[in-house]
Amino acid sequence: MISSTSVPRSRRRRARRPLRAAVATVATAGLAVTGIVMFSTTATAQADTLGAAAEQSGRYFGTATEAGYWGDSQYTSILDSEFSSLVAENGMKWDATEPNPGEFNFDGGDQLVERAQANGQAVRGHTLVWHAQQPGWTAGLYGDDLRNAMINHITETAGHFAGQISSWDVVNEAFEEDGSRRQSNLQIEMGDTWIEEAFVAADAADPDAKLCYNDYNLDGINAKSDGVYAMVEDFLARGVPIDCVGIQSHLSTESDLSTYQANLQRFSDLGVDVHITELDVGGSGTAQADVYRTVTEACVAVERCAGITTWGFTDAYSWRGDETPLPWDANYQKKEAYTAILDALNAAAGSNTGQGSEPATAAYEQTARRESPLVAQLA
Ligand code: G2I
Repeated sequence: MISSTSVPRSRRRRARRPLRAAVATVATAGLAVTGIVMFSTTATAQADTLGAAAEQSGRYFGTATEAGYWGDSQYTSILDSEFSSLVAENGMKWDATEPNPGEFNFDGGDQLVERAQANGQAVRGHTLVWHAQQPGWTAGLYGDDLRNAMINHITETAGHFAGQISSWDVVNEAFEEDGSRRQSNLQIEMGDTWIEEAFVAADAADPDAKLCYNDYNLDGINAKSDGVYAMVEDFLARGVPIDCVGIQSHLSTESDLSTYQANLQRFSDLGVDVHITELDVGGSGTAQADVYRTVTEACVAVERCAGITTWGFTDAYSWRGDETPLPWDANYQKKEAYTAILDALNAAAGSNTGQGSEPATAAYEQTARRESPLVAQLA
């Protein structure tokens, strides 16, 4: 078993504490001390933004965004004030960042990092390796040529953003629904070790970011989440550097969430953080709000659930806009879903989180990393 008290990966930075939320906490404390807040003896804050509300239990609340949306001031005023974390909807993917072999373009990601930092927001990285949205040129690569391209891509991209990313989705959507590996070009050309090779390369390039495996349909205990669970368990046992699992959570009012929290809990118990990474809920009204509430309550109930990101925030800009899946409508009006999330976050003020916990793979620095032939190759 890997002990969380062994020598930590000391170069790892803890997730940035969002500035605005910290200020709000101080201001509220000040009012309580002077006796102006008379109605509560428990001094429970009722924050009025999602980011500040989540911060009260040490979590973040984020959204996916893209510079292409920022010309709209209604959009940006919500983006800059409500969220404590941003992720690029497309701008940090392989096709965007390395359009030609060895030719990198980090403009989209850099703009996002700059905006986030100006607003005291953390940045999640999405995603270093995925079977989709690869640049066209990878289709012509086989065997070690694809392996070298993948490692180089991770090294350059995670290296470029090093120190600015709270957690990276290192590998995205590599499992089938039955829990087996997806037969992508990555799996076929490189074999079973490609995922751990990607994590080793990401760890070398950005030792400060938490490293996540991210997927959809991990919304309960099922064959697919069993497959991911087995991989994480194996990685931890062998010292492969993995810190977190991203539960995308593309949901609808029909989704079965009966084991949603239990699934978060089992990963947490295994020794990794969990992040809700791409939440959206097709539907409307109270039924939609109930799903958002259930997911938020599950996250705040699980100590190592580090935070929640919605995949956009307004139905005006959503990959599934016709299903009206987001907490703001297309005219930027808050929906019932928004209030459900905010209330659930406020109700959890003061509870603990695992976001600041030491990486589960702390022992990796001492053992596997030194001995790993993969690391030797990269050095
Ligand atoms: O498909 C929803 C999400 C599932 N999990 C991984 C996420 O990365 C993924 O995001 C979506 C983006 O929201 C879409 O915006 O990924 C799609 C690609 O698989 C994105 O769509 C693509 C369009 O299909 C392309 O036509 C377009 O060129 O966005 C591209 C860049 O704007």
